[in-house]
Amino acid sequence: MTTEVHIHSHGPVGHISLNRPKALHALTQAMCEAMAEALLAWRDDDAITAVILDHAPSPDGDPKLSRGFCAGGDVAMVRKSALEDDGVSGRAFFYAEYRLNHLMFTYPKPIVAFMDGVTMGGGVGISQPCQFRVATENTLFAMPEGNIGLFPDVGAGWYLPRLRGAVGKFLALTAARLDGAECMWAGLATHYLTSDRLAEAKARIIAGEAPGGVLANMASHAPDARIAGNAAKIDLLFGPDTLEGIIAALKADGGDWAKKELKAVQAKCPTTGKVALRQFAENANCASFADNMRMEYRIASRMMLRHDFAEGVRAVLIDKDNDPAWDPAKPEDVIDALLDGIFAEDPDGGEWTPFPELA
Ligand code: QUE
Repeated sequence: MTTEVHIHSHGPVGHISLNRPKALHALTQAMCEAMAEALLAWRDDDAITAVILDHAPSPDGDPKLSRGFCAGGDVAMVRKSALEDDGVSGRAFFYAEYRLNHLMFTYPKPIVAFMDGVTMGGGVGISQPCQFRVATENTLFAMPEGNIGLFPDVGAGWYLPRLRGAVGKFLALTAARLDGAECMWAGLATHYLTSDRLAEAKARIIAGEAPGGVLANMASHAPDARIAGNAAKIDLLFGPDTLEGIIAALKADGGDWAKKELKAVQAKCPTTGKVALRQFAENANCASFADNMRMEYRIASRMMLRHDFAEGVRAVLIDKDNDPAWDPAKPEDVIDALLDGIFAEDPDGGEWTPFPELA
């Protein structure tokens, strides 16, 4: 049993608290497996009517260690796996994480995710499938995989193309950070509560009140969303279907906002950007979330072995120089044949499948 996640039930409510404060509660394989085991048991337990998902408060009260809801996945381990065991343990991590994402997406009982802090990558994967997604003044949401040469996974290939306008492409290609109000605007959160009200909200849910009623009753009106003022530009400039087209549109605009976003897009891994755009197009052919996760697992099993991922994790998390050398370095050099290989069927270790009881 891992101590990286706390699992309890209180009367009618299951409670999962992420507890890896030094890594901003980034998910390990053990955490994913423990969460899935609990959720599978509660799924068939008539005494459990709802689940709460949050992060544990830091033991010493250090606010710096309380910043996270969940910063992502254990990418340092995956990088090590790519360099040392041909990616066997890295693939096992993604397999387990995506099974958890799918279990949550198909969960028959309400899950309430408290996104009270950094909610990135893997944290997006365990919050977006929840029926109730609570944002606060501490919420910091992003899909930043372009910084590390990975790709928007954990179901992002399903969620992002369903956001209004070109917002999903904008998030994937710029790694833009949204605050809680912006998550409400985008539909990434369902309720906005100030963090001082979370303890009472959880207590009322644990006491047996219906989560939807508690959250509606305790929610505040979210502040104005800054992103709303840029929505027209996002839809116009991130409207093109290709990375080259989006970059050309940003260049042609020439305004301050476009210049800033152009810089963000150009700093990201170009293969990540092109993979994301192909994912969003391919998602239209996915009849189910499971189909999407099968596709993401194929992509993950290839992307984790590429130079860009080892290099991106090095630049962001190991050496922290934030100066990765991408290869290919230019969007036009990310050719279709490269993408075809990344999306091809039958990866090493076989195809992803959901939990057998959910298939
Ligand atoms: C982009 C990412 C991730 C990131 C930073 C990026 C990511 C991720 C982490 C992360 C952060 C702290 C940890 C940890 C992982 O950072 O996916 O284990 O302690 O997991 O710019 O995609």
